[in-house]
Amino acid sequence: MNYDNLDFKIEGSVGIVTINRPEAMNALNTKVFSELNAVLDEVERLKTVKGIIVTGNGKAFVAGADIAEMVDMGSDEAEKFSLNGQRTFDRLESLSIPVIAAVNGYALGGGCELAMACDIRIAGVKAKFGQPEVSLGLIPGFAGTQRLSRHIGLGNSLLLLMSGDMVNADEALRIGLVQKVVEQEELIATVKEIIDVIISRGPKAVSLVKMVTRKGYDMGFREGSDLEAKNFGMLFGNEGTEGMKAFLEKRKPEWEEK
Ligand code: CO8
Repeated sequence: MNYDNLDFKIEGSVGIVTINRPEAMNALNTKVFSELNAVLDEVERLKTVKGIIVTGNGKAFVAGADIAEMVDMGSDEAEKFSLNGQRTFDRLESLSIPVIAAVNGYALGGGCELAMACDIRIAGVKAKFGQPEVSLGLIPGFAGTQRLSRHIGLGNSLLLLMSGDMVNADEALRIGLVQKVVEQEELIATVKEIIDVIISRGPKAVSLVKMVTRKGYDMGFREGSDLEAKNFGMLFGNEGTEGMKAFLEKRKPEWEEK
């Protein structure tokens, strides 16, 4: 399928989504969201894609929602735009396969929110992060107020959200917003290495550990632990048994397709 505002290519078993509006710093407009949803449809249909990398073309990862599109919106339309963005990011977050953000440049507003909906964030040294909405007299609309504190805690997120200031890649690493900072030219290769390691593990286990960790985060400790036990048990008699047998027989496990 051809897209106008993003590129989607599949290399081996990894899908690479590149937001591609460099003239507008890859700002997210309605068309980008509809194309992102089409990519998600494609990924769900194609069982061959085992992991996703999200990145941006040019100087920005994504410099936020498209201000030129939003400026004339009324309240109802803005709320709809916000909900549509939230649903799209929820879909991305809920994929059963790993999703890694390769943050190549500015990840501001909706761009920071997009990166946070990914499972893991790797930044190039030139990356910059922020939620500058208050500088525009706005607040985040793609669940930034909810995801940021889950990633970096309440104090750090309120500092970013209330000041609207940007932080560089090293500061983002220090506060836990990204998991690694690498040279720009090593960014995609590093992300591919990480995703390849994840893909080599038991696919059912990877998908369940993601689901249990994410769902459990919003549950109480006991409820989350019960969810863990239930899914731990589900791996016996299939993938888990194969993995343990392979260890004891000193061979590589043969994973079945999910
Ligand atoms: N939307 C639309 N256009 C943009 C955006 C954006 N978010 N960011 C940059 N552009 C455009 C610029 O207008 C400019 O266009 P032109 O060449 O036609 O003048 C072009 O991209 C290049 O940008 P700059 O000349 O500004 O490039 P610089 O290198 O000088 O600066 C920055 C780069 C720092 C990234 C700067 O462009 C900037 O500050 N951008 C805006 C960042 C921002 O405020 N983002 C938050 C947006 S609000 C948001 O994301 C809320 C999400 C929730 C929405 C809820 C729904 C209602």
